[in-house]
Amino acid sequence: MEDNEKSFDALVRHLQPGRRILVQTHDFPDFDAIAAAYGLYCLFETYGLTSYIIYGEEIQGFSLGETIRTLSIPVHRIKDFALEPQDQIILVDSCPGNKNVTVVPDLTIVGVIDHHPLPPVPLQALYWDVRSHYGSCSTLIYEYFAASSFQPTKNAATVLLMGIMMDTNYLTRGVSQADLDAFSALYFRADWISGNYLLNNSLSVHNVPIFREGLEHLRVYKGFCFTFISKETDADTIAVMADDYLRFHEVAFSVVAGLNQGEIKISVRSEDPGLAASKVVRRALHGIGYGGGHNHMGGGTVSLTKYLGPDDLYERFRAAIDHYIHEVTL
Ligand SMILES: [Mn+2]
Repeated sequence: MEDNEKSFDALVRHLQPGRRILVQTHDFPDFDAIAAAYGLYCLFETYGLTSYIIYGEEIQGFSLGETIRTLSIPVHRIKDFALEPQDQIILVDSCPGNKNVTVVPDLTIVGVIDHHPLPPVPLQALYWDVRSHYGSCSTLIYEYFAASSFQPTKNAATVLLMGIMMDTNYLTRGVSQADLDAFSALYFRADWISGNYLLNNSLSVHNVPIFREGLEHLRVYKGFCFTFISKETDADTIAVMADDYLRFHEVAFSVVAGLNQGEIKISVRSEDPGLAASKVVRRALHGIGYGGGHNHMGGGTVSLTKYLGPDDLYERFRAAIDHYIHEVTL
């Protein structure tokens, strides 16, 4: 019998009783990934099931780290977590086959809950719930709550609301009706004053030299801007910069690249409906790294061994943008 139902109950039906449940996010989790994982963790808790939130690489950015500490969200880095052969995995805000998530060998992926476009060759899982028209994965998890007989706690509601706000840039990009419904249901249930305070204090005065370098190196070509940070930075800061550059009225597509832990991290934003951030970053980094994301926002990574400097990166993005502009207008 085929079971195509998409709900928390349907997910639970695919789990093997007696085996540990691991909720895994993408490798460098953002607010939406942590929020979706935590929401699912709380739902399991209300059903009397223990789960563990795991991620591959690192929690980046002051704001997300502070949120995890303040709200006591139990997260575990995979390398510090004792995996067991019987563990079963549910991926949230990520899809096996995309390069931003570490697939643990030999462990069963039971479920995939995501809102990213599917990779060309997704790996198999028993339970799939991928809704790429949703602005956030937190919205999807909110719907699991709404369809159950449980309401999210204040903490869970706050984190889910933060996930929606971050992935939709405060309800200004990629918003679906479902995101608005989740927003309005969560808003008065959450402690938005605390949530907003946490989100709005992600920067440090230590970032000032990074912002300065970003502006000094800014290049603008047609509606596209590009900059590069040669100092060590973090994904959070370059994401804030990529968002901010869209405020220039001459700019509809922004790319910020920076050095981060031995790699080049890239953040991409688009407000041009004909130019998907995910497509441009994937094409620009072809052969030297990988990238992906959504129409409005995306990101990527280039290893230093393949990196030929900011001029090469700029030309790659310029060529990718020209390619897709031609595709749209031809
Ligand atoms: Mn997301």
